[in-house]
Amino acid sequence: MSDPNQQTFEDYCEDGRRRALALGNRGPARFNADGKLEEDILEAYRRTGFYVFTGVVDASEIHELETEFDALLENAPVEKGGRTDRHGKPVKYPGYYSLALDEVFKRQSDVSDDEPAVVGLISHPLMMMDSALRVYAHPVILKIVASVNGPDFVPFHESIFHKGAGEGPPTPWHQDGRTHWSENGDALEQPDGSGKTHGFNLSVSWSRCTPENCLWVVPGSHRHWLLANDGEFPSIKKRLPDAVPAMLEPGDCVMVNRSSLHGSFPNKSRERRVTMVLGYHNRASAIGTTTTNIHAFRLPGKVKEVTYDEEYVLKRTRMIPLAIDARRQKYPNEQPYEYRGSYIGNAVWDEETRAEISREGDEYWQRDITL
Ligand SMILES: O=C(O)CCC(=O)C(=O)O
Repeated sequence: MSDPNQQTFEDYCEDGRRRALALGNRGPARFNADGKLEEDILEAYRRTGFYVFTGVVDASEIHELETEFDALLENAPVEKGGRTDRHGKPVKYPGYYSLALDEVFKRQSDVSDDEPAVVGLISHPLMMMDSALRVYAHPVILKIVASVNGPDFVPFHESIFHKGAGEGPPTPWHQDGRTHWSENGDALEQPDGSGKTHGFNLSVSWSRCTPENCLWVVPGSHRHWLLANDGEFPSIKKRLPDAVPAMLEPGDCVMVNRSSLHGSFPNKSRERRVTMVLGYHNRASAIGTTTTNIHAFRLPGKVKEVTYDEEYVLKRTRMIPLAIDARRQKYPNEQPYEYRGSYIGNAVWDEETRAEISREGDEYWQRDITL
């Protein structure tokens, strides 16, 4: 293959599309008689470090996600730290919007100070969008989660990436997992999925994700940590020869091992990209682990040292049965997912629990679980 950094971006995208389609890691979610993902899907996920599930969320649910998200966007602050939107109305969730100028996007991506303050990320959508809470308990998604993390899986964190048409900020190349590596950077997660893991990000899409605007992943990169031995991540200005685009249609999802090297280029295309990350861990990888948490803040960008004790994890896990109950109320004819893990608190979704999970200073996300 020619040097990708000498190719046009169009050619690089086209090559990437071809490489992606040859990997054998995309298609509808298929389950065996025990309700577990078919072995060939698990094998492809473990081999490549990601899997694209097509046609998971139906069009009416996607429409609700899009509508609620667009209302949040309309209500975004006009400037960093601002409290009013462009219509002069108060921002309902101040402090939860990352603008392209924020440190989180500036860190590695060379966003210049004179770029417009466009919304790149909204953190913690489960308390802002009922549609987000409901899709968090989508039975197909939770069966996928249980197949990889076991039936007593626990949460990680949630956020919505928004790459506006022609103005979407890049996401630097990175591996999210920071904890469960050996000293020389080998993954503690074994090739068969056993051992301590960093979990996965599952992005639900309500836009077309094309090679020009989507997330790119380097297949097989989840086995080794680039930051070991004073290593570093490549700049997102670099087109990696092995990287492939995770192309999605509205309603598709991509599950990406958090140890995989991934990132996205600035969105200069005519189509916006909107994907909501839902993350989950296996319980044994979370409880008792000491690490640096970067997610339990209104916005990413801060850090704190933590040990995840059982109470911390069980309190956060309550969001799973609460979401299942919220979904059951909206879709009474759907077979709800039966969660088999333990948690602290009741599992009834009503106005009281809505107030509880968003109580200032004790919001549910204060117990997000970075690994
Ligand atoms: O969707 C993107 O551009 C970035 C997603 C990401 O970094 C993540 O899921 O960790």
